Parts: sequence; C-alpha cells; structure tokens
Amino acid sequence: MTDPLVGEMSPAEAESVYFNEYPPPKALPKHEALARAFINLHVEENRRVVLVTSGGTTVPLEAQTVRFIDNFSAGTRGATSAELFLEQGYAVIFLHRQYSLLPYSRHYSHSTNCFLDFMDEAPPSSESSSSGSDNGPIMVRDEYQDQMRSVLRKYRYAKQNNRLLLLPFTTVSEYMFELRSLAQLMRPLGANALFYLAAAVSDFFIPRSRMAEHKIQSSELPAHLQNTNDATVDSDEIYTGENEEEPSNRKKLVVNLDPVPKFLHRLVDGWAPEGSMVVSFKLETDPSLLVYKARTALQRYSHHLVIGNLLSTRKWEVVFITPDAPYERWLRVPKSRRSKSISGVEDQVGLAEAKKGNTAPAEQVERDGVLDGSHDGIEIESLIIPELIKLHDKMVEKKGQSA
Ligand code: 9Z3
Repeated sequence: MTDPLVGEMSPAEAESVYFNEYPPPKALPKHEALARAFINLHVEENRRVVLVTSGGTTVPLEAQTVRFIDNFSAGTRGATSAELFLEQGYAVIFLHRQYSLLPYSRHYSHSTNCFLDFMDEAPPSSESSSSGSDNGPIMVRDEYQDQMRSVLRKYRYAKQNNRLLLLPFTTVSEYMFELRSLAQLMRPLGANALFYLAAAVSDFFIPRSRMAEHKIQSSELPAHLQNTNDATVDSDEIYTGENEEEPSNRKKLVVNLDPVPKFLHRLVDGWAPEGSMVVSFKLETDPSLLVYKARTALQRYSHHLVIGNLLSTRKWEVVFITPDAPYERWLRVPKSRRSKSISGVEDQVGLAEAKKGNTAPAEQVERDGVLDGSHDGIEIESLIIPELIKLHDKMVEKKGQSA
C-alpha cells in the first residue's frame, strides 16, 4: 500500500523516507572516495567541475532482478556534452548508466561500424616474413586515421590530467544515492560547480517493501512452493488472470508504482553547493507540452536553466528556458548541417516522429532564428555547451562581485 502521507510530506521528509527504504549501492563508498580525491584536486587548482548525468535509470521489479522497467536514453547527450566541457577546461564527473555511451569511446562503441571495422592488418614486415611469421601489426585504417588521432589525443589528455571521472549506476535508487553524495562532496567548489542533469530519470519506482525478492512467476506454483517465492508480493500486484476463452494457469502481472520524490528540490535547496549552477533537462514527446512543462519545472525548483527537448527532434533542436530574459530560446542545427551518420534504433524513433511533423512550431524557427555551426554534420551539443558556459560565466562573475 502506498503511504497516503507521502504526497503531503516536505521534500526533506520524502527524501529521508526514500533513502531509508534502500540500502546504499555497494559501490557508493568507493565512488565517494574517488570523487572526493577528484574534487579536492580541482578545488586546489581552482578549476570548474561539472557533474554530467547521462543515460536512463532502471526500476527493478524484483530485488534479485531479472526484469526491470527502463527509461529511454542512449547517453549521447551526456557523453557528447562531457567532451565539450572538457575542451572548455572543465573537469567532468560523468555519472552514467552502466554500458551507455561514454565520452570519446562513444565514437567507436555503439556505431553501426563495429570497432573492428576501423582496423586492418598491415602486411608482414620483411623481418617478420624472413623469420617465417605472417603476422603484421594491427593498424587503424587510413580513412579513420585523422579522426581517431584527434579523439585519442583528447582522451589521453583527459585521462593523464585527471579531468574525467567515470562513475556508473543502473537503478533509479543507485542514481539518487550517487547524486546526493556527489552533490554534497562538491560543496567546497561553490560557484565553480555545475550540475548538468541529462540522465533520463524514472518518475516512478517500486518501494523496497513491496518488491518481490525472487523472480516473479508467470504460472501457478504448487502450494508447497508458493510462500517462499511470492512472499513479498502483494496480492494486488500480481494475481491470477483467468482468461475465460483460454483457461490456463498463467498469471497476469499488475505493476503498481509510487512516484519518486522530486529530488531536484533537494538538490537545489539542500545538497548542492551554495552559488552553484543547476541545469536540468525536460524530455517530452508531445510538442504542445514541452515549453509549459519545462517552465513549470523551472518555477517549481527555482534552479537556473531547464533545457527542453522532444524525443523525436532532440538531436537538432532544444529550448533553453531561463528565469531571466529571453526566458525561451530555441537552439537549432540547420537542416543542411544535421549529422548524416544517423544510426541505431533510438534514431529510427526520432526520424519516424520527425517525418510525422512532430517537431516544434515553425513560427518559432522564424522568430528565434538558428544558431549556426561551422562545418557539416554538427552535433547540437556544440551549440548547447557554449551557450550554457556563458550563463555559468555570468553566475560565477556575479558571485565574485558579491563575495
Ligand atoms: C533528456 O531530456 C536528454 O536530453 C535525453 C538525451 C535523455 C533526451 P540521449 O541520451 O537522449 O542523447 O539519447 N533527459 C531527460 C532528463 C529527465 O528525465 N528529466 C526529468 C523530467 O523530464 C526531470 S530531471 O521530468
């Protein structure tokens, strides 16, 4: 049963109820130690640090999880943005869904070309053939040399200079624990801290107290086995759905989810450092809701920027919703500059929706114009990050003046 009082609690009370339900993730102490050392280093060097969250959170249906509900996100927004922040001198804590896209390796990991397609075997050298071996060195193919060299150099630079910390999560509760700890650890950074919350976070979850321990069964078990397996499942969550036309012993699964407490409130008002900048994303599929929902989020949590995007068009248009003028500003990649190398299932969704005209109103395009990029196939993050950094600069400057 959902606690009827949860909806009436203050954000701080809802937070403690939520965090008391779950054991912290096993990796949390290790992640905290890594983050503490990383943050201290950059505090000493007076460097800005951005926490980029990326990828979708899962909602497990069982404690020993076989099935889970997932949130859509490939991690492209987060991984691409992280690279751009690094280029602008930020240190990046990359809190990401395990196995989603990562900065730099994203260029090779989930593309239509497997990384092996980027490689070739060079002919054996005269020495190796004279010694009877036909093994030549493995090389990057000629056509990929330049791009891979450039990615490799940036990757090496970030690694060798301790600019990038990768921390994985899987479930929504792991995400919450990690976010809370990281935000609190970032306090010594003050206005040098930036939160860029691009992860697609589930709004719903199953409280631990109502979660089945073991794999939920789809057929009736003999009576002597029933209790051990379904011990923690409420009768309203899973029940026998007798199909009149086709009698069977198969069960229907009815999932009953609670709302996840609004963590943004707590992040802004409690966990994050004083003077830091908080940027959240709002994802919608209905174009008529996007601006309204993004603005409502900004008003509700009183943070600094909501970046709105539609699932179908997120790769080439976003809207900045700010508390100050111009309040609403669209950034768009011009049609001729949209990446031609679109691949993967998630993009097929986007293309199909865009063909249906499921995009922001045309008059908006005219009113706001288009921010231009300089070469073919630009990624929208290369428009988002510079605009965002300008806003962060202003905040840091203001803070400096008032200090
Ligand atoms: C986003 O809107 C991200 O831009 C995307 C990026 C998930 C669409 P991809 O990873 O996609 O490049 O494939 N994130 C949504 C963040 C979110 O869940 N926000 C919550 C909400 O919309 C509030 S914090 O309610």
